[in-house]
Amino acid sequence: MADEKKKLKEEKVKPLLTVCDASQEMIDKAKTDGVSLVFDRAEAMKPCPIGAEGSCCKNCSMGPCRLPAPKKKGEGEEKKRVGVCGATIETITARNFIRMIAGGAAAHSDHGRGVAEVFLAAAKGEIPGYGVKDEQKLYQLAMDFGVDVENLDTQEIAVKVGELALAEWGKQEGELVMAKRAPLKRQEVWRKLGVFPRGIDREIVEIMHRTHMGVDQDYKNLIAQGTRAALADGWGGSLLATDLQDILFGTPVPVRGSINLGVLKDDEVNIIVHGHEPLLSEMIVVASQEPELIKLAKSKGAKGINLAGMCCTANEILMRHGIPIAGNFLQQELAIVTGVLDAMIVDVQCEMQSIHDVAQCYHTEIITTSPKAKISGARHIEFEEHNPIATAKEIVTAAIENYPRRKGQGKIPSQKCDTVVGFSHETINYLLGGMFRASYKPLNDNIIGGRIRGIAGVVGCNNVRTTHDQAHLTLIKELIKNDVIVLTTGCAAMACGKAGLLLPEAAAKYAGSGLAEVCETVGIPPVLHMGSCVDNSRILIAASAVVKEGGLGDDISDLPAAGAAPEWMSEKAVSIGHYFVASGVYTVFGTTFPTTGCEVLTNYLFKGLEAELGGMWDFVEDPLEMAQKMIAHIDKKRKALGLDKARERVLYDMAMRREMEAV
Ligand code: BF8
Repeated sequence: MADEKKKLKEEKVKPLLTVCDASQEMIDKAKTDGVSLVFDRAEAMKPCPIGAEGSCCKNCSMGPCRLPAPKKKGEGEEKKRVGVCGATIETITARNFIRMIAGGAAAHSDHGRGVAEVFLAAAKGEIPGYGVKDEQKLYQLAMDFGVDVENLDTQEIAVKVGELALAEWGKQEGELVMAKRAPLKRQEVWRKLGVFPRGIDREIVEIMHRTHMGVDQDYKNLIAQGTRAALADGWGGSLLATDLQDILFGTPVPVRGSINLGVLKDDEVNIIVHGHEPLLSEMIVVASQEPELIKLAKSKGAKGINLAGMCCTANEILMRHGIPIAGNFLQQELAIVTGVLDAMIVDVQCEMQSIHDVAQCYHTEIITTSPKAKISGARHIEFEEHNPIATAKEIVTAAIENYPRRKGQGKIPSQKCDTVVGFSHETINYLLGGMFRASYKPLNDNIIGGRIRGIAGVVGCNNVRTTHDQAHLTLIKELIKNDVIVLTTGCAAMACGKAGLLLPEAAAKYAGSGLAEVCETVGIPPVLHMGSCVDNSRILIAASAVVKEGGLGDDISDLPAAGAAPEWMSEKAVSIGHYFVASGVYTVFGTTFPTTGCEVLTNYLFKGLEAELGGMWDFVEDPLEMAQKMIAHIDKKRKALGLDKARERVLYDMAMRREMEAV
C-alpha cells in the first residue's frame, strides 16, 4: 500500500491522462493527426475555483454573485458572504446543489418516461417488434400497482401497467408507488421527515421553483426538497425505466462479452451506438443482423457489420445481447480517432458536442436520433418510435454507405478484454439460492459469517480532471482485496471490464480469501456488473432484498454497505449519490465536491444528514483512502450488528489454515 501511495503521489506531479493503454494509444494518434480532444481542452481551460465549490449564484440578473471562500475562517467572515439580494453562502450552495439533483433526476426520469410511453404503445400492439419479453416481471410490477392479475390477460395487464406507470410522472398527490419497495423502516424515515416522493415531475419542478430568486432561503429546507426529488429519481423514474425495459427487452442474465477499442474491426462496417436509451439500439441490433443489410455491406467491400456500444447504451445491449462495448465516457472521441468508425449513433446524455468536430477529421458520420438531442452540423435521422425497425435500417444503411469513404487504413488498438455481465437483482437471487429457492440467504449468511465483509456500490462516470479509470480500479481492487463484494454500473463498470475485474477468474487474482472462496463456490466475479446508470435502481432493490432476507438489521442504513463514485462528473451522479444517501447509504465522491465553498452546508451533508437519514455524503480524493473510509464504515455497521466477532473468528481461522499449509 505504501508503494501504491508513493506511485499515486508521483503521478500527481505529472498526472497520467489514462491508465487504459488502448486510450493512450489513440490519444497519441490524435496528437499525430493534429486532432484536439477533451484532454487538450481540459489542459487549456482550468475549472473556475469559485463555481467548482458551489459559491457562485447566477439565478438572477443582479449577479452573478461570486463568493470566494474567506482567507480567514470564522463566523464573522461567513456572515460577510452574501449575494446582492442577501442570500447567504449556505442558501447559494444548497440551491446550486439541488439544481444539480434536479438536472440529474430530470435526465433519468425523462428517459424513464420515454420508455413508459413506448411500453404503453407496445402493450397496445402499436409497435411492431416490441412486446412483453419478461412476463414474470410484468406480473410483479402489476401487483405493485394493484392491477387485478387474476382476471386479465397479459396484454390487458401490460396496458394497465403502462397507464399506471406513466401516471407516476404527473401524479400530484399521494406517494410514489415504487418507493414502497423500500424496507418499511426506510419508508417511515421518509414519512417522518416529509420527504416521501410524490409525482416525479412535481419534485423536479418544485426544486426549480424553490431555487428561484427570493423563494426558499433555508439550506436544510432546500436540501430536504433535493432529497425528495432524488428519491423520485432512484425509486421512481430510474426504477420504472429499469423495470419497463426489462419487461420489454428481457431481464439480463449473465452473458459473456468483450470490451475496449479493440472490438472494432478493420474489415467490417463499424457502428457504435452511444447514449442511454435502449429503445432504438435494440432495433439496431436486429437491423445489423438482417441478411439484406449484410449483403449490402459486402457489396461495398466490407466483410460484415460490426456493432458496438459506448456509455450506458453499451451496458444495455451488452447485458441483453452480448454486443461488445467499445469504451466508456472518455473514449467516445477516441473511437473516432481509430479512423475505422463508419457511424456513431447517438440518442441522449453524455455525448460530447466535440464528437462532431473530431469526426470532421476522419470520415465518421455522427447521426443524432432524438428530437431532444441534436448536434449542430450532424446528420439527424429521427427515431420513429412507432416503426423503430425502419429507423434502424435507415441508420445501418447510412453507416454502410459511409464505409467506402474511409481515409486510409486507420489504426485499431489491440486491447479488448472478456467480461461477464448482466447481474440483475433477479439473477443474483437465482445464482445464490437456485432457480426454485431464489434467495439472498447465502449472501446474508456469508456476510454474517464474515467471509464477505460487506457490500460496496461503485458507480459513475469518467472525469477528465482525474486520470481516466485509475480511481475506479484502485478503489475497487482495494475493496475486493478486503473481502468487500462490489456492485457496479455505468462507466465504472466498463473500467472494471477493461481491467479484467468482471471475470470469475478475477476472484482468485484480486479478492481476499473470504470473498474469493464465495465467488469460486458460486462461480461469480468479485465485481458484479449490474447495468447502466438508471440500473443503479437494481442496487437499491438488491439492498432492500438483503434487508428483507433478515439477519442484517431492518433498514438499508443498518447494512455493512457503502457507495462511491470516484470519477463522477455529471448532474446525474449527484442525483444518484443523493438518493443513495437518502436511502441510508454512506456515499463518497472523488475528484471534486460541489459544496466545499460552504463549510456549514458541507458539514450538514457529511455529518448532519446521518442523524436524519442514516446515510451521509463524504469527499475523498485519494482512492486508497476512499477504500479505507468505506471499509471503516462497513466495520462500524458490522460492529453495530454484533458481527465484528464473527469476522475476527473467520480471519483467525484463515490465518490458522495458512499456517497449517505452510507446515
Ligand atoms: O449515465 S456513468 S459518464 S455514460 S453519467 Fe455518463 Fe456518467 Fe458514464 Fe451513463 Ni452515468
